[in-house]
Amino acid sequence: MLAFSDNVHGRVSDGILLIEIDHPPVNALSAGVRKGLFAALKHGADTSAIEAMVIVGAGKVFIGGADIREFGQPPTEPILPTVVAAIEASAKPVVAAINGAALGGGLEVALAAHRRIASPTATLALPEVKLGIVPGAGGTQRLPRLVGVPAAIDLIATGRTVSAEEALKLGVLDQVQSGALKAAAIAEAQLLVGAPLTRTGERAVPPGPIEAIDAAATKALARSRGQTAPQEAVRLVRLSAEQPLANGLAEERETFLRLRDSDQAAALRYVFFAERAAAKVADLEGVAPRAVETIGVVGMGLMGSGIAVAALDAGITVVAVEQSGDAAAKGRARIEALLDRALQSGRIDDASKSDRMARLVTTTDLHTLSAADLVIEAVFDDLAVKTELFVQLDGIVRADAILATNTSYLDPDAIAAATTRPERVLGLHFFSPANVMRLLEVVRCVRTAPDVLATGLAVAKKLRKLPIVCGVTEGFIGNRIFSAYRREAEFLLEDGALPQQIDAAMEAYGFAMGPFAVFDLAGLEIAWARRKRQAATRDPKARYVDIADHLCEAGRLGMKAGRGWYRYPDGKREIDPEVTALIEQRRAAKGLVARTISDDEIRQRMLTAMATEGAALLSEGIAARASDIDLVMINGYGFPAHMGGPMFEQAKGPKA
Ligand code: T1G
Repeated sequence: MLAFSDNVHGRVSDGILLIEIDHPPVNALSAGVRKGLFAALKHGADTSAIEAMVIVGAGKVFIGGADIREFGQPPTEPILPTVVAAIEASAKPVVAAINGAALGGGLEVALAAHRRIASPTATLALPEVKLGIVPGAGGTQRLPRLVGVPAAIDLIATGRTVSAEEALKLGVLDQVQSGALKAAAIAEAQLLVGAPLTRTGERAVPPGPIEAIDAAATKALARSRGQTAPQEAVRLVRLSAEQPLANGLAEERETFLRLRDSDQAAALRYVFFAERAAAKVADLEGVAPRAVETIGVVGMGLMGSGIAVAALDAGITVVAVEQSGDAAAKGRARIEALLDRALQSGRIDDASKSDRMARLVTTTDLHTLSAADLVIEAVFDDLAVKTELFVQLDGIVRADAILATNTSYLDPDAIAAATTRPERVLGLHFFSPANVMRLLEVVRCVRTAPDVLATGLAVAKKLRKLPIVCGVTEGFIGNRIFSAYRREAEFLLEDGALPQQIDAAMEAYGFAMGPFAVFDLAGLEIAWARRKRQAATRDPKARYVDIADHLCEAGRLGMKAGRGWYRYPDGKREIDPEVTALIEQRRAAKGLVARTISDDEIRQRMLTAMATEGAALLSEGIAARASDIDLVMINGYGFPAHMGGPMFEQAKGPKA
């Protein structure tokens, strides 16, 4: 075995140097790996007995990309473009044996190789825009030479991952090998010995109609609101068809370095590591989760059916219960309709739809849940209703089965206390639509047992959710911060701003929708009911804005009522002078004089309100870390990820 560095080894067989990158957990291209790879290439070039080389990754990943932890540190030679250029320029054939994920710099290494062979389970992506950067080692210039400009724009400006099968169709891969990958790669390398080598960078970019390129750009940028990197990615890929390779590579590198040091990239790197940290719960080290093969869902309304689909998508058997046969039939139809939508979009095929429906049992008999490992209730958000249900379930399910409530505002401790085994109760707060939204607040009740919490986290991961552990408080992390966000928005109304100005200020910041548009979309009645419930206990000295109450009393309950903070003729959002008049009237009633409020003040106050509530959640121990709070707001409330979240922004301090 040849050791080219701590993480790069090689061995020669039949004239082929097999270079293996072994840098757990994801074979990231750290300085040590780059040094080792470069040394291996040099050894291959200088050793006459070696006729060709194969690059492969140890373990399940080919190469997970550049080492993100090295960002912000002074660059160490050889930098990745140097290594990539050496691969492409090699006089001896280099074959990439893609045994798993080939991401970012990892795919750029493969693109420079003279052949790309992958295992069927390999996945490929240039996800740099998700980190606020662009590929920095040739991806924007070499990929279009293989797949054309429109497809390269789609992949690089969205950062989406493709399967080996799709990558083969696109022309990224030369072969998908279901047998022994290394052997196939070595055989391919031997075939190339002495043959003229095709260097990706020397290929011409396949010509394509400008309409197709523009359409691909429009589609890729549709969801990149306020983000710089996707636009830069489109510009660089377009450039690949207009400029010689060297110019394109130089422009790409300059752009990469500029974006790497940008605020958006810093925020998205923070989010990347925050997601990895969120799954680590201090006192659960070594606590094994319970097995969950069958999940019961009680209530097959909007939330219940979404939860059922998320579980079916994860390969789990679902027993869904409703109060009446009619409701159960409606629920089953709702679930099937969600699966049909996935079928139409191509996310699943007929076989996997039938498999999902075969794993779905719908019934009105709660006792059918006796086989369930975990039961999640999604019934009407009323304490008495939920408590009554848990008392029933407590007598039906197995002793080791777990009971979870999907409540968004009620006290899960109170629900748990009504059962004989409160230690097996936790909150699993999904976000609507539950089969789509990644966020899942995993609520730790006072008595929740460690392995029950560990099971909640494991189920969340199995459902491909982003679990955030939180303690019990009204609204948990997300809704409690959202209440502070709503409160500040209403204070701003009294002080002189109008809904449309506040929404525009927050949309300019990066939110897809401003607060008042969101309130109208969600409907004003739920918050109104809660305000009425709280009226008796509200602190009389606390500032209270009654404008929303007046709106609701006037029947302005939001978009589905055709009017709320805005009016919606033909479903289109319009400013309503009646609302402006009501706001002015409520100010006058309180003797308040409106003043001019800048958009900056609006943003600053809204962000500060969220961060202040976040700080309270941390000091109360409801949230374990500030980054968890940011992840909740980003994944559940539309906070722009490229801004990092309210806690991240607050930590950055006031803008210059
Ligand atoms: N650099 C450093 N650490 C990384 C890393 C990376 N690229 N990828 C993962 N990790 C760490 C992660 O923080 C965690 O650490 C552990 O590995 C396991 O990760 C020039 C500049 C590969 C699909 O964007 O998408 O190349 O918490 O929990 O679920 O153009 O990690 O255990 O301490 O996510 O199995 C482009 C990022 C970089 C891919 C594996 N690459 N990684 O998922 O494990 S930019 C990416 C992933 C670039 C070039 C540019 C996933 C994964 P810890 P994990 P996983």
